[in-house]
Amino acid sequence: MYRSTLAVLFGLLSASLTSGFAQTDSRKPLLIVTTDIGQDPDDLQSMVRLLHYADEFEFLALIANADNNEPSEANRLQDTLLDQCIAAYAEIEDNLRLHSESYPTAEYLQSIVKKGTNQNGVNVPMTRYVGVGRDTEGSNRILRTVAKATRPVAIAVWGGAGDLAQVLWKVKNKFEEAQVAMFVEKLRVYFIGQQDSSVEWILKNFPDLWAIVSDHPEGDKWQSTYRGMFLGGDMSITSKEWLKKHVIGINPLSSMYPDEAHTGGVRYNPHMAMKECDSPSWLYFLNNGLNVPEYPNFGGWGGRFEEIKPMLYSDARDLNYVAALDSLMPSAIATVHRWREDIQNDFAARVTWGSRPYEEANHHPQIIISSHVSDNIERVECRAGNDVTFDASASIDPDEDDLSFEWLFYQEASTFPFCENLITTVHPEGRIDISLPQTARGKTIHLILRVEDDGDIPLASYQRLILEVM
Ligand SMILES: [Ca+2]
Ligand SMILES: [Ca+2]
Repeated sequence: MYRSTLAVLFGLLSASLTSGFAQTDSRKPLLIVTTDIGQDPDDLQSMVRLLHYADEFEFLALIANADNNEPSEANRLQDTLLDQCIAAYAEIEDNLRLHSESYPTAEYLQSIVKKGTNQNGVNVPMTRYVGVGRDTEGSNRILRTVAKATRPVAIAVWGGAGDLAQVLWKVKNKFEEAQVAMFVEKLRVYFIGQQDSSVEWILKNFPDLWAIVSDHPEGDKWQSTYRGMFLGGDMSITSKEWLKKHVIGINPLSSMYPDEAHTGGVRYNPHMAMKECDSPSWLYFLNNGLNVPEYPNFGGWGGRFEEIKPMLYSDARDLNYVAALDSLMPSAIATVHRWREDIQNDFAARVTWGSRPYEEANHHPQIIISSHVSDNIERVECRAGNDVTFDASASIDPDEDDLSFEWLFYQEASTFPFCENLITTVHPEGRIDISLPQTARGKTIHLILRVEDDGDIPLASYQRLILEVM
């Protein structure tokens, strides 16, 4: 679940671990994407970004399906856009591998591009795309790969859910109850809103399905978590100028990034450039030291969610400073946009991996951290009334960049309600002492270590430390 490797033991009561993006990790998340690519330019934007992270996932399928807003419209499948992306990836794959050996081949990626249904859509009756004779290349691929998988499979649903609904319909009609349960148990589905009626059908008929449905509780779709990708926070780094400086024109794949999308105009995001509503669905599963996909309430690059029914998660809110009101307001989009600067820098650096030699690009710091109280850094058992110390001064950077250390308490993820009152001493060079009050007994405190380098495009690595106070 966590990206970390126990590195050095300093005796019985302390331990050290490393964390960072650049390691080879046999526990890459398994990922299936279904996309209505071509209907709105933002799916292509998300796909271009995703392929720059192809070393971080084990892709099982990339499925194009349609998103027909009118029942009369059909055959709008634009899977050839996926082919074009992968052809561009083929031009840079050797260069990408100079920076991370685990980028897959374009040949492999092309082999898992599948056609989904061309019939689903907002106003299309589900009988048009789910049921007898409705299998697609995409649904067959999902069925086969999930049935074979021996660990959870993330499914990122960027448009209608027709292909996933067809798989579930088929499994339920073909398999014994126990087999259905085993199949469903493996799925971790992140729905970007409810883009057709099959989502509701899936949730109703498979109540044991683990699912995030990112939808604003009060129905204001502009405030749904995933829109934090381009709304709120510092929107200057979603502008056309930013894209021209860091993405478009840098390598053949990044140059496929559309520089225009509907971002709501002056009322929302005036730049009309980067949108990427769908990207949080896979950024959520990225193994970056911050994200903990099994716990939606912990928050990370794909947002934070609360359980509204067993196994079903919807938008949660973080407090966000609003300058116009000079106060903190709860916000679902803030659970994504609070990380935007890191998310954008990360993408920008990876884009240069597609065109530059190793020495001329930036790579992530590697966090090496020790604690004097626990040999399990991720969940640190500690005592109320005592001090706890973490030391990350041994952290390194593969480019020998200078590192800066930031320790932040993630209040909304913690059960201890007064993180801002904790007494801490932050030492230079990456050490922190925290005094744990008696009132913290029985509570958790989420401490996020963020280590940033001073590269041209600065890169950050994270380590989340969950203090369990006893
Ligand atoms: Ca979409
Ligand atoms: Ca670096």
